[in-house]
Amino acid sequence: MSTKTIGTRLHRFIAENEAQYPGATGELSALLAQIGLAGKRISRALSQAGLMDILGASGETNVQGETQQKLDAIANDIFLDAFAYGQLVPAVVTEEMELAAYLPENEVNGKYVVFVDPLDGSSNLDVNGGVGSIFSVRRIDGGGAFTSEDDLIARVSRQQVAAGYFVFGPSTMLVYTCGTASGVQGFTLDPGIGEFLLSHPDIRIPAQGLYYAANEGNVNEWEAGPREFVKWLQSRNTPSGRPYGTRYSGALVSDVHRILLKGGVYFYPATHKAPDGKLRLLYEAAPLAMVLEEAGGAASSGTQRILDVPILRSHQRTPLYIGGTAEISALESFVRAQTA
Ligand code: AHM
Ligand code: MG
Repeated sequence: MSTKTIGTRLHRFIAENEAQYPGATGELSALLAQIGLAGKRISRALSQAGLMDILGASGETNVQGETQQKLDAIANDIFLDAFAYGQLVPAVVTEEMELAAYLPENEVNGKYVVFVDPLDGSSNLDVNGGVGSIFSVRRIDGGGAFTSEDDLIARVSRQQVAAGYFVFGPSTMLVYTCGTASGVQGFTLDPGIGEFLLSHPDIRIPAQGLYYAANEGNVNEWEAGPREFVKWLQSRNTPSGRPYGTRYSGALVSDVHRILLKGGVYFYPATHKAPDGKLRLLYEAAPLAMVLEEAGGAASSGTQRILDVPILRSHQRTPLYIGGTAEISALESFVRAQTA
C-alpha cells in the first residue's frame, strides 16, 4: 500500500511506492535516490556559494557557447559523481558537456541514460536569484557499450521513465514523476536532517492561470503566432482571467514551477537569433513536459506536443510553450492562423 502522508521521507516514499509494482527490480528507485543525493549536494554548494569564492564565471565556455559559471561545473560534477556507483547509469548527457559522460563501470548492467541540466538559470547566480536542476531518465534499448553519440541517441527510449527537477529557492524542492500511475510528487528539503520530505503530494496544475512567463524583450524577434498570443493574454476577458500578469525570473525551472502550482503559461518561442528556439529538448523541455502533462497540463513546440518531437541529437533545441491545456491550445491556434 502506498502512502501519501505529508512529511514522508523520500527514501521511504520511493520504497513503498515501488512495492506496488510486482516485478520491480528496485533499480529505478535506487537511481531516484542517487538523484536526490545530487540535489542535496547542489543545494549545499549553493547555500555556501557567496562565502566560498565559487560564484562567477569559470573562464570556460560550454558546448552551447555560453559562459560557464563555476557553479555550473560543480553541479555537473556532483551529478556525475552521484551515478558513478551502483551499476545503473552507463552514460549521462549534460548541458555542460559536448559529448556524453560515459561511465564504463556501469556498462554491463546499467539500463538507464540520464539527461541533465545541472544548473538551470545560472545567470541568476551572481544576484542570488532562483536556479534549478532538471533531469530525465530514459531506458536503453539493447546492451553493451555505446559505439558513438549517434548510437546512444538511437538507443534511448522515446518515452521517459522518470523526469523532474530541483528548484533552489528559499527552500529546496524536488518535484518528479514516474508516469501516469505515480502522479507528480513534490518534496521539500529539511536541511536540519538532510532529508527530502513529502510536502506537495499529487500536484495538479490549476485549470485557470493568472500569469505568463516569457522574455518579452524579444517580442519583435518572434513570429506572428506568439506575438498574437501575447496580445491575447494581455486582452481583457474577465471570465477567463485575462489580462494575465507577467512573472519572469530568467530561470526556466523557477518559472515553470510557479506555473505548475499556480497555473498559466511559460513560453520561449523561436527568435531570429535562435530559429530552433533556445531551450534544449532532452534536458529542459521534455522532462518539464512530462511533469506538466502528468499534472494535467500540456507542452508544445507550437506545432506539436513536446513529447512527440523526434529525438535527433543530444543538444537539440526546441521552441517551448508549457502550462495549462487552455493556454497551450490557444497558442497552437494562433500558430496555425499564422501559417494558414
Ligand atoms: P541555461 O540552461 O543556460 O540557464 O539557459 C536556459 C535559461 C532558462 O532557464 C531561462 O528561462 C532562459 O534561459 C532565459 O533566457 P533569456 O535570458 O534569453 O530570457
Ligand atoms: Mg537550462
